[in-house]
Amino acid sequence: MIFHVLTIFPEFFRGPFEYGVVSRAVQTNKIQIRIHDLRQWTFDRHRSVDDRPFGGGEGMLMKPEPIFLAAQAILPQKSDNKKIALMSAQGRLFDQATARRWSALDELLLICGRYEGVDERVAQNLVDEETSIGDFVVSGGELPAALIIDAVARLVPGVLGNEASSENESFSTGLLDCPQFTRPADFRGHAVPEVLLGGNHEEIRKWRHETALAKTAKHRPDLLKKI
Ligand code: 9D3
Repeated sequence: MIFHVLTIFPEFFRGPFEYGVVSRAVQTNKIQIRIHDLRQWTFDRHRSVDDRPFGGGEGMLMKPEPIFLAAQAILPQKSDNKKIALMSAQGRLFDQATARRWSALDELLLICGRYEGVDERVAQNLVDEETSIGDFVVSGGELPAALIIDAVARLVPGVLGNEASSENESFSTGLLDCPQFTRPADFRGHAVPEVLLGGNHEEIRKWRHETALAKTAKHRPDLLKKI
């Protein structure tokens, strides 16, 4: 799978993909990540990517022309297996189901906005999806794009050594993960639950399900309503 990122801060993406699962996926050619500098598609003296909002208001907006030209150059032929997503605080919430769906694509272009936002004609006439990573404000689309690439890349076939480990993870059951412990069995007077030290696998399975339910009820009651 090929991930494309369109950004005015290409340097931002030096670090995030150089670790762990994503780095290995790049090294083994399971995925490619191509960072594109939006200013390549500006042709005025100041290489400007922003302009003032019609109707007045604070700050600047990303103008449509460089974004449309870039998208056309990066993905010259659209198809069902190639998608364009706009990173936007006004978008539909990204979740594990979205990650799963996108992991089957051939190419995904993630457009990162900056300033006060992006001319709405990009959302209306260019992109397939407008996507938010949560109900909080970040300064631009770059961190959201890096996060989404991480979540999608690990689901691309062949990326995780063990396919089952992505099946069994938190959210595939609709519950949060159960608590987990490693050695020592007693850490500063805090003991590991007795049941995990014995070898009764039926009891352990039951304990894990019950504590996953309890954790979900405490931290994410909204998830319980869904299942
Ligand atoms: C929501 C506040 N906006 C109105 C004054 C200002 C504004 C905040 C943040 C305008 C742009 C941005 C930049 N955010 C993103 O580009 C963004 C984002 C986010 O802020 N939250 C969650 N997901 C995303 S994806 C892209």
